[in-house]
Amino acid sequence: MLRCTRRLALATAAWIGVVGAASAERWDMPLAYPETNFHTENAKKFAACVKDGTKGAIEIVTHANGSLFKGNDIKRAVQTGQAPIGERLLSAHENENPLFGYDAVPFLASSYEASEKLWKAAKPKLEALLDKQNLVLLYSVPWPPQGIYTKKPLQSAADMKGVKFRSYNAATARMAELMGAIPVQIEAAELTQALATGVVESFISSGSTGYDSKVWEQLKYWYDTQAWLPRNTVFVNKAAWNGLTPEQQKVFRDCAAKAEAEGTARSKELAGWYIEQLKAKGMTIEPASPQLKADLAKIGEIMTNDWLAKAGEDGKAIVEAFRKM
Ligand code: PCA
Repeated sequence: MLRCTRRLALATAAWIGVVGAASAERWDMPLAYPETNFHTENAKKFAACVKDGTKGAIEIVTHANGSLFKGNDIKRAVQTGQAPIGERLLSAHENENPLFGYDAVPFLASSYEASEKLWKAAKPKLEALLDKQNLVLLYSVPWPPQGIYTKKPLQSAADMKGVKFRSYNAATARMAELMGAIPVQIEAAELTQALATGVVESFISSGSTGYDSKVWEQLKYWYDTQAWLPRNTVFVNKAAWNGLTPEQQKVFRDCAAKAEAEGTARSKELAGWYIEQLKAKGMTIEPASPQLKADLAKIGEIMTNDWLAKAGEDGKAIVEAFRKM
């Protein structure tokens, strides 16, 4: 009799285990950058935090390097519910709405401190904009400052004339045009190949993406122009969000706040490290020459004015709020 009860208890426990496992919901999370990139590692920590906080009810499964959806398709995939959650460089969607380009206005915010303020100033507007697009904003983490990679020494913007320049959003394409270079839009996941095959021979990005792309195999210089710190942003499909219990939503919010703080700290911490790695691989790392700085400042001014004109009242409000901080 005793034995029998025990057996029943064990069977019941096993059954509960099965039911528990079956009710765990799998959330695929497309990401555009490599498995070992700090943004990806941060997203994995976020996923672990959510799994832990929801006691295994929600399991976020990350898919790095554009393997589930290519970078440019991630936002639409989450908007349409093909994926419940995803990460994207929102400035690549400036063509949908100029506000998405707030973090790629040259020299508007070119330090971590300024980038943090700009993000705070922009967040309410972005949240509202994403909400209209069926998305719930969760967190955002900056890339390290953007500098120019080249094959040959770069003295002034004129040296970029006719150079095939990889762009990753509208701002980098516009910058290329203003320097007289030829923009070619390429996702980070395809950058190594584009460099190897000569599709592009220069680009602007962080030490992080240069490091991930083994850029030293083709390029020799990185000019520390500190143009801006673009951000990756993580968002959830609204229906998926509404399907969560209030307790689960709180877990997501808490984990997102943690991910934003830790990811930002990691970005800062690694910024110098990436540059050291590029140097160790034989690259020359230099500040921009006075002429290059002056040329880029002019380009920055044109682009800032263009952006302010495009982004209207909301854009102005962001810049004003930012400047007051
Ligand atoms: N890396 C990304 C965006 C900005 C950055 O530093 C890239 O080059 O695609």
